[in-house]
Amino acid sequence: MANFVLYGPALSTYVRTVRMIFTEANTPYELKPVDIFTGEQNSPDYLAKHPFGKVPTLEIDGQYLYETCAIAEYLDAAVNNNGLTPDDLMAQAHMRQIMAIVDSYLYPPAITTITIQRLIVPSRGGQTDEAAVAAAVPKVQTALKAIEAIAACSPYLLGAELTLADLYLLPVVLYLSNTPDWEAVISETPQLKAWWETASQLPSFKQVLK
Ligand SMILES: N[C@@H](CCC(=O)N[C@@H](CS)C(=O)NCC(=O)O)C(=O)O
Repeated sequence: MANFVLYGPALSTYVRTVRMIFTEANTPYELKPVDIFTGEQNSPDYLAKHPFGKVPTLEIDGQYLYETCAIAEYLDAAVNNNGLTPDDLMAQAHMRQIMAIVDSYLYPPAITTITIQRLIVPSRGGQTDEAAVAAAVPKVQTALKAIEAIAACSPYLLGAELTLADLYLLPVVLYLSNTPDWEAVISETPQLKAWWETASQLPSFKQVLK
């Protein structure tokens, strides 16, 4: 088996997605922390692995792979017999559609704005930008409604089987659920709320929160 080294901080949503795949596949890997709060992701050493200075990067026997969607699909095929990818082509398309919605439309308001403003800024002595949070809440609601319109939520996003789509969404929703805006952001998507209550109990999810 290949030697896997995952670069990124344990608290990153995308790092958690990749770690869940390793956990689901029972595959060993080494986690090498990158401190994104001190700017380590922009050090020459890290930029040599990931020219955009984002986490995670996965090293596979000395080769570097970045962008979580590429890492996730590679790992599911390489070590997990595609166990987190549906066989049905339309279900596969829906899985990728949800992953893309998380990347493009959910992550920016949910993490870059609400999580940073509610959880990180106050923990460093700053004041939450309430106007920025208020503007982000409807954007999160729109993204969650779009995901709910695609998803079955019974009990996982695409039905009976856990897929990469669940692994993308869980870490982002975790942060939202820890903010005072949770009831507001989830109120219009009751099926996703039920999905969260079930899927957040997955042992592989609990494992990556340690
Ligand atoms: N498109 C990237 C996005 C990764 C990303 O945004 N990671 C965040 C942490 S969850 C990060 O690197 N933040 C540090 C920064 O933006 O400087 C991917 O899919 O891997």
